[in-house]
Amino acid sequence: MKTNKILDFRSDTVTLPTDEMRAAMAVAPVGDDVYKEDPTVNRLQQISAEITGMDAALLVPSGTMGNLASLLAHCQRGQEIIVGRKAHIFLYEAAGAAALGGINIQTIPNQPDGTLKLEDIQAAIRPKDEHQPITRLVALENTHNRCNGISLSPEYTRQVADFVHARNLILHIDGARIFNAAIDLNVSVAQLASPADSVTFCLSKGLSAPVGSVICGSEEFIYKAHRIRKQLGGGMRQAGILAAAGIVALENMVERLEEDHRNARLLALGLAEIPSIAINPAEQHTNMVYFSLIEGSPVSLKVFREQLASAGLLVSGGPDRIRMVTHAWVDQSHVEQAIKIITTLAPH
Ligand code: TLP
Repeated sequence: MKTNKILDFRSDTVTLPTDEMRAAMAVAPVGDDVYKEDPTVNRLQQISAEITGMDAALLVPSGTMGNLASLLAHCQRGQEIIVGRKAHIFLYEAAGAAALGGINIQTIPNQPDGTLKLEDIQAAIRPKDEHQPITRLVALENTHNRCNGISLSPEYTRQVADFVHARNLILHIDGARIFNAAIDLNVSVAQLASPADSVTFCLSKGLSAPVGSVICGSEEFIYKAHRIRKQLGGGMRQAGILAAAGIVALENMVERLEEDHRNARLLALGLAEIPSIAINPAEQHTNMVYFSLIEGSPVSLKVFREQLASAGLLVSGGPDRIRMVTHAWVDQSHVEQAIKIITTLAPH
């Protein structure tokens, strides 16, 4: 089904459901999931809990809702979470935790490898003082999107979990792409997720399901999150139609992420050959490739992006960087075509 004429490297969110997903969706047994009676949703949740090494799981419509419901389940109004300055929760979730939960967000630097330094976490924890917010939770992101898609190791995650728990705080992981991390590091998702109190992962990014994310944690946490999902309007009734695709995603689409990582590597190496492109291939990780134009370039990144789009190559990014993400709907030949287009259009 790889028939796209446009080369779409904007994100792995653009992946379309596979034929096998569509077939599974068509025959999925369903029920009312708000009553917890959808057998396919229940199965997806059970598989998800097992994979992450957690007790329970809950299907939610999106990664954003997964993080938000998790934060709302863990935190009270007036409490504070500590996240990296480049965290998706801080940058791209429309301040949902603040707007809907009265939760203060304190940021600390992300190291280039996506980690948060323990001493920075320590310094950010509030003293017991009625003038200040109450520190409640620390969130990590794995893989780390804005840190070039880098994976956080199980050892680091365990270290942060121990550190956080010793201070009576909670650890949440935004694991939108935790399957990419597991494949990258050749470890299980449970090794990456289970040290935390909760994790969100996405079915509709590299894993190609049409819709859906899952949050996992203790029975008590999921009980609270279920109610919050309802409050947020995320109770989806016969969601087994979506869960069926999610199950195919978990069963068939994980191992192939390796191919996306290989293609991203090829792409980064190809771009490094182009004199006017600024990229350090050592900074390419998993399925993300970030690059820029060298200093003094006659065109802005915005204009360059538009030129690429006119030539049929879609990329994403902000004013300072272009991002290209490899996924199941781009193969090696698409990567080669993309390199050709960029080589032709890059300023000479
Ligand atoms: N990220 C999207 C954009 O929002 C930037 C993308 O194209 O990468 N956590 C992380 C680390 C994410 O990268 C994303 C999506 C989410 C959460 C939110 O997932 P959705 O889009 O399902 O709400």
